[in-house]
Amino acid sequence: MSKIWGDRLTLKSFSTDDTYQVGTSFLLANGHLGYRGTLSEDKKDQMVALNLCGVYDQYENKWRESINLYNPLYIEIRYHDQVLTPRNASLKHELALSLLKAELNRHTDFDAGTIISRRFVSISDDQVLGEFFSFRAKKTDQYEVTFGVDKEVYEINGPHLETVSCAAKTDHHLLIIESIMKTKECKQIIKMRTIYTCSHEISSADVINNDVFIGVKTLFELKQNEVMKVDIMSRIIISSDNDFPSKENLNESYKQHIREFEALFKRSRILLDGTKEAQFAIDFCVYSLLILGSKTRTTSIPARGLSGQVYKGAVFWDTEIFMLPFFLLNNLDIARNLLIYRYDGLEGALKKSKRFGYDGAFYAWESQENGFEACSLYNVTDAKTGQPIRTYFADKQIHISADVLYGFLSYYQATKDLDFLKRYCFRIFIEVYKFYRSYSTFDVITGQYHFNDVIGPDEYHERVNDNAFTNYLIYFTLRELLGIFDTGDNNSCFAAEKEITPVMIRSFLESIYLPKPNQDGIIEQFAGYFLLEAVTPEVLKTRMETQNEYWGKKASLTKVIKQADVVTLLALFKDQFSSKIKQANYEYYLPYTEHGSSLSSSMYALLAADIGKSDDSYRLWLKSAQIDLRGTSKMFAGGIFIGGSHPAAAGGGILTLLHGYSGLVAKDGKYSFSNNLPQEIKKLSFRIKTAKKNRLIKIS
Ligand code: IFM
Repeated sequence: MSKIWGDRLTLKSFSTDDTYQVGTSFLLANGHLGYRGTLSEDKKDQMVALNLCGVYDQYENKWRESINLYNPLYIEIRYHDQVLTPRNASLKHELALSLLKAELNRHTDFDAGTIISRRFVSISDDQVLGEFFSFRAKKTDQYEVTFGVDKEVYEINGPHLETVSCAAKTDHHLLIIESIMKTKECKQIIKMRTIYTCSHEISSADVINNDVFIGVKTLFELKQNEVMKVDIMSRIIISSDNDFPSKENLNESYKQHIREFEALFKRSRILLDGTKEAQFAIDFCVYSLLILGSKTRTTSIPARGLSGQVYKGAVFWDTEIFMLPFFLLNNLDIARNLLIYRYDGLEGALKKSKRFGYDGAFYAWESQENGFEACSLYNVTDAKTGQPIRTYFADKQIHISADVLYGFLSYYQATKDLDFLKRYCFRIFIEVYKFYRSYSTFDVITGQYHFNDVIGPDEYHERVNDNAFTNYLIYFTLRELLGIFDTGDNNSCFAAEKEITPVMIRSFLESIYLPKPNQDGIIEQFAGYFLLEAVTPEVLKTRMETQNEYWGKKASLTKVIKQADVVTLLALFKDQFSSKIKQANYEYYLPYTEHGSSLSSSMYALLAADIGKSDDSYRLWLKSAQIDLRGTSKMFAGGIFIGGSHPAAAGGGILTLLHGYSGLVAKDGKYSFSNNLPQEIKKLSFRIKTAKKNRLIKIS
């Protein structure tokens, strides 16, 4: 893809090989709806998707996933029986995504005419998306124009939708389509009303209404240079929303979106004095997260954002650890919604714990609505045979419950909002404590609690004992929160708590086994890691027998790790470990790290910044921040497609700038900073806005 560094992501060519990546990089979204950066004439083969956040469906016995709605923005122009699309032939094709405005502009020139369009997914009214489409004829001739709702949607594990009803009304220049869809599993009703205003008259005789499409197909006689326009405004309503408003106005809606997004972007922007490439990378990260946060809904952000159904549209630890810090700076309403999502998910976490035979709250590794665990016990397939491979991510990746607590803790440190913490976190805290207590094994000889049979962040080593990241994270988060909740007076949250006392929690915490660094300062990733074969990912790669082979099987016998593990611990809790230890572990684990997860580079970048390896840090930071610009991430885990956008990498890119290069530390609602800029970045500035402060921070 070609890009221009500025405030727009620009593509100035067309290749069918780029279809998936372009759709992902040019995504528009508003935290509720996501529309991939595809072309008006594209169909399911080009992976057009209008992805809906927080509504899931299971079809037959396939994986339960988020749903893609019918496509209301479909427009196709045929000239002499050939569809005008760069897939056939074009003289020029340009796409430009404005990061400041969140709008996608298209300009495609054909022999027969020129398509120009502008699309937005409203940030101010999250039920709305719209497009201004125009076609200027180059020849006086007949053009066949089709527009309406394409019901044939791209899905991974669908079909998920049934049509309840679909009706079209025409009135001179107007076409109004009302479609009612129903999900197959939960029978959730989703209504879509789309208003098409055409510059040329259409008639009811032009209406097509069949199983796969509803809209109009009409022949327009256009003169040379005559412009045919279609303005589209679509509103989507889910069962919890109010019904359709009586009036709609596309222009007003568009203007309001631009006003609001520009203000949001301006407030949230991180400015740096460095290369244009670096500024663009960070602008893209900010854009990527701003389009995924919701001010009004207590949903969270799926691991692939709203770019499609990969990873089942589910929410992972990615949100709390990698994305939340950005929203904590100056979008606290969004931050709170992300956390309330976990509060609403407590029910699912309690159920999951029971299912696996534990007490308390074991949060879903791949969380869907109400905390439902979507992660399959066979979450990867063999790339060659297609056979499912038993993975233990759902049942053993227990750090997830502490990740949730970490999110609440970060919120508290940024705001000192105790009321929120008491209301939404205390119950979770108690239930998570109960879960870990029941999961742990007590060693009577040493008098310590161990967490055996777990998976840490590195998913290639399954069912290991005492993963250092996991043990420390449980210890640090429970300890910090206990300090906040146990005030020792009548205000203490424990006053009303019947079963669990601070003393019980404290005595458990004091006995958790925390792996200590060895004589070289290295913290063993898990018990027995040091004994594994010491090979690098490059060597391991030569041992793979098939394309896209799942690395887990072979890597588990070696020291090769998928992603930052001990390094994540040291990067997140940098004040708890000495520089010497951080340095030693960084050097030790880096050569074994595949960076097979997009979550990996930013943690190395963060730690590298902390230990003064600023060249490494800058390189890794850029890698993380540019993942969705370059399209360089892994596309398959075994036989499973894992492409799409990577908001955690974007969040990790921001995290590195803030916590790494600006030395940002939030404690009890107060912030401190220190200049830790790499030589490539001379200055950094960003805003912090909480209920009490609105500060412009400048690091130079
Ligand atoms: O959460 C991550 C996990 O750490 C590695 N596999 C992909 C997940 C979603 O990003």
